[in-house]
Amino acid sequence: MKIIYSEEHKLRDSKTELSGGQLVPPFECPVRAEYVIDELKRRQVGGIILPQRFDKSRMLRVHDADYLQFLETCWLDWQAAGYKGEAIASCAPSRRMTRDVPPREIDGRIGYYCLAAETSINGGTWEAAYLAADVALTGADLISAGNKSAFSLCRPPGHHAATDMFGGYCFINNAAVAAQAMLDDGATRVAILDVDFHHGNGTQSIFYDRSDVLFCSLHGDPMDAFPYYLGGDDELGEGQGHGYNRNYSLPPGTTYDVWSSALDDALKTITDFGADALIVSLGVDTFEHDPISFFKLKSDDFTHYGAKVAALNIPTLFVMEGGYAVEEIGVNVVNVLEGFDDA
Ligand code: 5XA
Ligand code: ZN
Repeated sequence: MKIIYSEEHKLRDSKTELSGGQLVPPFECPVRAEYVIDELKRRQVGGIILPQRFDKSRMLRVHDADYLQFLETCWLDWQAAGYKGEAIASCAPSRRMTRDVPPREIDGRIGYYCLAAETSINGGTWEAAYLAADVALTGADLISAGNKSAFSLCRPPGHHAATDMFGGYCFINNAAVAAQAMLDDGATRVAILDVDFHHGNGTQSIFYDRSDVLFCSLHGDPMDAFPYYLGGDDELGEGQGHGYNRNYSLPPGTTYDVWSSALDDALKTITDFGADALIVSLGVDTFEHDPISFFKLKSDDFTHYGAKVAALNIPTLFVMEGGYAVEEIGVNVVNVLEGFDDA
């Protein structure tokens, strides 16, 4: 399996996250990707390649131009306004504030494009987010060229990023950009299986009214877990997309037996869909010791479900999402890939 990785992900290195009313060092930090790449090398899984660079037009297939422009200039605008800390939203257009116009002032604009205030923006964020999309697009090209599998070691992650919103540590939706690229390169149906602990609200919303992308997500019940406002089992898609969105919300303390039953159902749905390609939004924050999540998967469970995904026998691109138990993140990610490869 080819692994696509650039150490330039380190450009995304913000110093602050709003958590529990405090500004703390971000859970989503450079060392996460380093643990993964070190474990891949240690266990000699895959051949590591650099990403190609892609034109912004690929990202514009799933994101709005004004949103990408905001991301690109946010840090400069924030500094120019004289703010001293990292760029972080302090207000947002919530219920009955629906003028729907991005304000001129950056403090208003960042709130307009933000879905969760924990995520700060600083210098290097745009460059790293763009490169993470390149990492995903390089993986998509490998699958379109006939490879059976690939792993895009993206950082920052992407599945919360919507057409015009960032948050939950995500800026560009790497999995969505990759899915659209596969379709543009000739696939007729692409399935996205999101196994991150958190619901992939961005991916869901991008493809919600489409029948060429099936989205299945297993996640912490949004009544109890971020992103809170999307991810219910009754969200099935709309219009042409009705029936092409499946959510499996699971309660605190969920162990592998329950989680894997939901996975079996999602895998059957994907088989019935007849996907030409599969993208796995691979978050390993389902791990029992993850510091911000509440599932109870053990390291061996990751190997087991990697094999289940392989049994679908569909060309598969793994795209890195969350996982914050940094000491074990490498072991858990590589267990999934080895489980897949050895099946
Ligand atoms: O998959 N998403 C994440 O891991 C980020 C969760 C952010 C919670 N504030
Ligand atoms: Zn997550």
